[in-house]
Amino acid sequence: MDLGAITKYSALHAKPNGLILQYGTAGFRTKAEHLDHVMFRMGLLAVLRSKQTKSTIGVMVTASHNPEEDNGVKLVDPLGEMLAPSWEEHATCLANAEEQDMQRVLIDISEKEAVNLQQDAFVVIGRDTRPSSEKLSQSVIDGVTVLGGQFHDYGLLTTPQLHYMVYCRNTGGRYGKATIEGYYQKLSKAFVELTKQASCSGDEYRSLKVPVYCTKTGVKHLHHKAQEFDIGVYFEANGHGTALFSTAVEMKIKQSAEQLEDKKRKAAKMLENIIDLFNQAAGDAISDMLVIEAILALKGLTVQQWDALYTDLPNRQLKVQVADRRVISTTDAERQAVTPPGLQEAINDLVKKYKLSRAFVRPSGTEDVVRVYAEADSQESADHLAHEVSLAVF
Ligand code: 16G
Repeated sequence: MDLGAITKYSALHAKPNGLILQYGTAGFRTKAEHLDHVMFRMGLLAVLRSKQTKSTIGVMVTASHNPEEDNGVKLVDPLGEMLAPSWEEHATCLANAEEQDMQRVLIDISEKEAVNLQQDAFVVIGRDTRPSSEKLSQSVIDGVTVLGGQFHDYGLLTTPQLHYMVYCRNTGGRYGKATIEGYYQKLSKAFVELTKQASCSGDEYRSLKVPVYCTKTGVKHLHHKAQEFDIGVYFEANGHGTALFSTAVEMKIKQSAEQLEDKKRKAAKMLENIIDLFNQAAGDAISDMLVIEAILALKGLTVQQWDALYTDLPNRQLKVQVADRRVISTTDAERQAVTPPGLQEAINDLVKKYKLSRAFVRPSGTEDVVRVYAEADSQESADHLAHEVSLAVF
């Protein structure tokens, strides 16, 4: 490690005194103007992670649904997954180290994680369309290069596309080609193949008895739960989600696709294409939309018929601004408040007043607010309940 160069460049990306940030649900997120030093340091950290795993690591500059003036950054692990929890802690330590402690923290992480500093490192970078993103991704690149890492800057990319690139690069191209064209080709080929078979499907729609689990909010929690099954489907009400297939299932389907029996072979081919159409590295709105389009075509359903299959209970989400959102802690997949004392009891009492009702509160992992969710038998009741619960939060 060229400590002199690190100190010199770090001074160009100086940390505002006293600023403390945390690697949260989806990486670091705050006002863009406070993130330059974090970007530089995440470039450094990505190099260490790459050396340790001997794999390509991704860095995405985005704050997703947050307001435009915010920005954020997260690292993508070798199989397109979210960063391992122990490295989230390193990220927080490194981002919060005062200038004079930076070198020590870097050396500590390298020692703790037995990073071979002679190992090559490769980092891929993507960014969203926010005005601040281009400059911030340049700070990531500064961090990567000062530690001697190689990089490829994909520029504008969706977050799931960057996850896909990382996955492809670390699986020797087996998953697909690590280019934007490769991504679109993989999805469109599977989509075209799948919808070609639209006329040969006549299967009835069945309500399947599948086990359902809840986890804490955030793709990283859902993804890990879904990996426990042969086929794991996960989704969040805000639209994140995908389906994961175990290697054993993929193999079985591949074998069946070579069978002589016509009906079984066709069914297996259809599943093969469905697997290809899903972005298994992370939930991906483009891929999910194509899967839905294909299923509707195969089932001969219109969007309206699909929509009518299921009716949401009336519900309401509210954001509540509080002095310190961390006074609220939760358990049971964020459905029960543990602290402050008395809050859960107050919610229970309010919920009893309404029919078919539930209500949850939790600190947001991406914004400085508390989220309140309520549902009930009518929209009016859901609105009232959400309002009453938010007063209990104050
Ligand atoms: C991030 C997460 C999403 C989660 C949301 C919750 C990823 C890719 N995205 O957008 O899964 O639902 O944060 O935000 O991890 P909240 O805690 O502010 O409601």
